[in-house]
Amino acid sequence: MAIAHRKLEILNALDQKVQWLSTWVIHNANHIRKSTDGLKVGGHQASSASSATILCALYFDVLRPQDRVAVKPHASPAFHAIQYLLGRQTREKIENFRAIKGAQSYPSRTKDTDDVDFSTGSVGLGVAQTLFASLVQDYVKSHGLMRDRPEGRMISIVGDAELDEGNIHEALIEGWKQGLRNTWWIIDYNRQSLDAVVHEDLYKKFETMFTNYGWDVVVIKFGKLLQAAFAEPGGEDLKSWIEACPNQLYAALCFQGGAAFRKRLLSELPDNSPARALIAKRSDDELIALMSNLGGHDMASLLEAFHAVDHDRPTCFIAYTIKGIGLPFQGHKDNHAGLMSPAQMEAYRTKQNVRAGHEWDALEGIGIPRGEIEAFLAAVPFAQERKRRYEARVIPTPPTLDCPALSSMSTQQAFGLILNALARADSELASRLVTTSPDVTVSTNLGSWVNRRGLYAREELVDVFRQEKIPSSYTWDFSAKGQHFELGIAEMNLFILLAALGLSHDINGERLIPVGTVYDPFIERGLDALNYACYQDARFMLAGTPAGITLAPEGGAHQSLKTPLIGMGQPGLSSFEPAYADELAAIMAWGFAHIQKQDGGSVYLRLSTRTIAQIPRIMTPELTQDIVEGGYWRAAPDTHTQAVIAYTGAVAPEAAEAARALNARGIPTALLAITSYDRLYEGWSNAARAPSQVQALLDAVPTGALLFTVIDGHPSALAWLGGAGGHRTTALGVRKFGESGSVGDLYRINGIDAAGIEHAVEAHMVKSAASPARQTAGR
Ligand SMILES: Cc1ncc(C[n+]2csc(CCOP(=O)(O)OP(=O)(O)O)c2C)c(N)n1
Ligand SMILES: [Mg+2]
Repeated sequence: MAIAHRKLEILNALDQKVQWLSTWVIHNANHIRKSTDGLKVGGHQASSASSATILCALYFDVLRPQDRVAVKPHASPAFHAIQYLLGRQTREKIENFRAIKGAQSYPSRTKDTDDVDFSTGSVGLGVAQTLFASLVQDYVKSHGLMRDRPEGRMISIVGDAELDEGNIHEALIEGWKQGLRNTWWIIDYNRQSLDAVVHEDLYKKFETMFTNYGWDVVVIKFGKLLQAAFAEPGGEDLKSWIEACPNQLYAALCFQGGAAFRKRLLSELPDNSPARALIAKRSDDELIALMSNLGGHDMASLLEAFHAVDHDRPTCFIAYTIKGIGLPFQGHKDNHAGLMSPAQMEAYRTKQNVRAGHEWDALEGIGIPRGEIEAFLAAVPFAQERKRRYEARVIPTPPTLDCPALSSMSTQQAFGLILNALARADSELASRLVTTSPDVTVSTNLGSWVNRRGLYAREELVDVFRQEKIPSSYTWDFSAKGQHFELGIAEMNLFILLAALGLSHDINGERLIPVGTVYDPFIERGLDALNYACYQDARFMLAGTPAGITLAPEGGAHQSLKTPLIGMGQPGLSSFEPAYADELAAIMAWGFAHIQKQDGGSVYLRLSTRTIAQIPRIMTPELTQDIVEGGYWRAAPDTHTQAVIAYTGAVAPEAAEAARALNARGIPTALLAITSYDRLYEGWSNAARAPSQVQALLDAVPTGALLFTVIDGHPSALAWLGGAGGHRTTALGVRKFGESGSVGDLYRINGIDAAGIEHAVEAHMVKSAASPARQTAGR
């Protein structure tokens, strides 16, 4: 498709403007503002320049409002500059690039105000997010939602070194399994990473890899100048020379300039090559302009490639670029954090036709009549919708969920039963629930939910075992109406899918209530993606199960002990570790509402496979409130109380048994159930503003009483309770893992069995009597 000449002129002028502004934004942040606020020097100039033309082609021409983009982290200045030209970014924000309240270093959907679709920063994650966002868009469409809006393309501008990240490969295989559509990944193939020049011929690997996963691959290698030169006499020789030139050398020559290219070419081309004349015809400036005219810097080549796509197959574009194009350090292997000096910047300003004092003027020196460029900008297709973020109504949630009626059960079992009860009823909440799990659907108790609600796939696939009438507990039917995303084992994919599902209200305007399950220890495998999901303010419920050493004989390697600390430390995620099914029901009911609240967040449930006898009781609104706030008294203290046992989760029977035995032995002991160390801690941290639950609970404990905390996890999750109430505290828990055995054996060797707790209490009572000032942190 030929692009109209004038349009190309305008787009090229805008590209130059973006190059200028993004370079200036960084210069301003590092050289001008630095003197007053002491900002640390670091650059995105080379990386931003590399992608600027690709971004301009997209934002000023190719994108439609429904398209969604993840911009590679270091192209943030170019992104903000484009939004500035489109009137969607303020000068104040870009003047304060990387400062408080200013535009962010890396595009951020929560912190930036100029309509970032997907945050990036941790390389690889934003890329995969586009893939999962596309699957979620299909899910939403398949379920008859989002009828009033067209499908968007999910697009990522990818740094070539990002493809080293394993999560991208994990996402690719999942995309292939799920029939991915509508996804474009545009690789900024500058053959440079942060430290160095990348391996030779990497693009060949990319090509085969993407083709292998069913993607179309489009290589955008040469710009129009080079293509025209190849058609001249000697052009063939020139092309062969370029094709054979190693990445390092090409980069070095781009840095050195036209004269160096000339010298090299003349020394390497055959004596009789007509390419010599082709080179001789050009000045040094013309020669470097020619040799750096790679596809990714050539507006016409990019537009041609993008507009040629008339299908919804996933497509990878490999756009050849030069890192730092047009800047003094173009092609230099150390340029990732390169910054132009004030003198270099002055020279660049003059070259870009920008007058001193007019650096921020959007259309300064653009060389196109103001009216024409304004009219062009006003008609940019992407900018036709001012509001690309949607609001979706809140899906009504019941104030309570029924607790499964079993006298003994585990929290994991209760979780499955609660979901099963939801699956049976015909509520709107159930219709919006989407479950997902990385190959642990059955073993995390989602099986009965899936039996009722089915697996999701755009194309129907029946369970052959069911068809053949072979008895099986689980029906594995896939359909477009299914409500469970079955993933392969890669936990990264789980969290990125949860991020995509959990942003559907904002991206697709249709709210989904995502629930993911994972073996608790493997949260750590996907931790960066979990953090990224929370950073983007995606909303979901996560069940980590089974947790801790309580899974006992299942294997030492699967024991999680740090996850309570992850739950506490992760902003945007409220974590809970109930012991009883009625607590879990109360927490889930609260959680389904919380994940939909404007100021809410996601929810993490740390669950167990240990069957424990349930407490026969009636759930009151007060108890419900205490459970979701994080704790309640099972045996309240009084003025005689000498010891308090505060427990969390599956060790509840041991804690209760120890309290009973101690009371029987004449040590008045109270019993405190902690359902959320995270919420309690959060409340305590905000105690200056509002009364905190933990202080209300501990106020009733006599000052001299000793506090003993017990958890199947790292003891520090509860050890802080001593600080909240001012009680001397002994924190019991698990600090080593890896031993398999029975629950009893493992609790015993970690000192969290009833005898271990009793022993700790008695030993510390004696010590405390002997030396009242002594503080202890562990056993
Ligand atoms: C997970 C992660 N590891 C490391 C980094 C630090 N880092 C930032 S950019 C980068 C490499 C940049 O290379 P590339 O992706 O090719 O981008 P470009 O050359 O376009 O700047 C690295 C290692 C990061 N941001 N995220
Ligand atoms: Mg690179």
